Amino acid sequence: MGPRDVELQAPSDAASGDGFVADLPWGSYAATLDVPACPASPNPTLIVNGLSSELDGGETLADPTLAGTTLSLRESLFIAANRVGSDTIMFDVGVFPMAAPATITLGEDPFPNNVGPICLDGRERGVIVAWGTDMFSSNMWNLNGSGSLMVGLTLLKPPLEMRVVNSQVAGCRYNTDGYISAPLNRPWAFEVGAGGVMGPGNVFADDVTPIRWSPGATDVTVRGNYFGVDPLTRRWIATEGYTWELIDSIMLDANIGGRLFVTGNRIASRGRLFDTLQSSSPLGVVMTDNRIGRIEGFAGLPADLGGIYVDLPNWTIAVGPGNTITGTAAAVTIVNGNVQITQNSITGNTAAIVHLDATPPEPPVITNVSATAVTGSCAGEGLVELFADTLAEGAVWLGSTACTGLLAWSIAAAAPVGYNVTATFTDASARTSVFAEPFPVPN
Ligand SMILES: [Ca+2]
Ligand SMILES: [Ca+2]
Repeated sequence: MGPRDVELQAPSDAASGDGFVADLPWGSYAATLDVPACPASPNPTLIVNGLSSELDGGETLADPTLAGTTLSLRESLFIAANRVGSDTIMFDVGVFPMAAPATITLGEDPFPNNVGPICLDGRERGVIVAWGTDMFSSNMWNLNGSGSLMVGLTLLKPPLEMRVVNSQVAGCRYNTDGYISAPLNRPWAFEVGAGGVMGPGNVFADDVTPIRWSPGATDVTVRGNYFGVDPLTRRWIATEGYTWELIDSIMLDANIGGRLFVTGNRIASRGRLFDTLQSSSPLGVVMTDNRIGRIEGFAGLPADLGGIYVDLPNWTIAVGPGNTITGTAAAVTIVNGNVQITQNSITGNTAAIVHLDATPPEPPVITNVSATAVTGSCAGEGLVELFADTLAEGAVWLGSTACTGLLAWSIAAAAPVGYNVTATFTDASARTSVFAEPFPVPN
């Protein structure tokens, strides 16, 4: 065993650590999420009832009766790896009560290389897994057995990313509760590959990239998560140092078919949504129904929140429909990549849509607003989208129409008095312009 990290303090599961107390135990909240039960397993369920990382029976352990008087998480994972078929791992309610979470403290000891299909279920329990400092890179398990599920755990200071392939992580807290610096060997938390599902209900607080997308032949989904905010205390929980991108990508030159769907998340971070350019393949991302920036109902948010930032040559990103982006330094910044922005609510940002790329599409020009219609011109073939805003962004989508660049376009719309009408133009390559000059709605 290596030296223990003296910083570990228990309990820290949404109840203390960051100084904010939740009304509901995390394990209870996790149980309310729309997440399936553990799938049927041919093996008896393993019930963890120890807090150490002991491994009675050694790395070939397959029989729980040889695991000594208590069953550790590490023993459970080795048994799962060594038994044929999927395994379910749960937690003894007497050791891990919801209202007083217990902390499993991990040393430097390795986990199995391939644990196989598992379901790690911390629902209606209080389970914190905490690593120390200076861990070895083998000190992490992965969810790469098809159909694996991990739900309801709090993971503090993991040493390495967890790989998630054809598996789901939901209702887990990652480096929350005031844990500022993780001893990660690499600055990302989850590496999600083909068929991976992150969410609903994961919470990310610390200054690492929460998710690295490792594109494969099938889609990856990131849905219903909380980046920088806690759904129970309804507060901002990111740290001062939270400046990494929230999702980035590795890869590659393979023939990639799968896309990344980012939907229904709450994102309040000083970081950026997509940033690094590590892919030369044309990758597709679809973002819908997210709340980004100053999110209604959450307190303590700073003024300088980040928006979507795309510096990804060859990527195609569809932002919309249904995203709300407000209170950011810049709602959408395009440095590289094809970014389509459609039917969102973008308002109250310091800057709205910012093009730093070469030859961005020209915005449309609004030439008239009447009580029943808006008319204008555009620079080429594409789509005009019309919005109302109190200033110069697009709070409310009013309608869309095709335009040719040759003839004036007109959209039947009763824009609300007291607002301005603005518009965007999306060209034939699905690249969206900045907002048009606002045109006041006549009284
Ligand atoms: Ca044991
Ligand atoms: Ca197994």
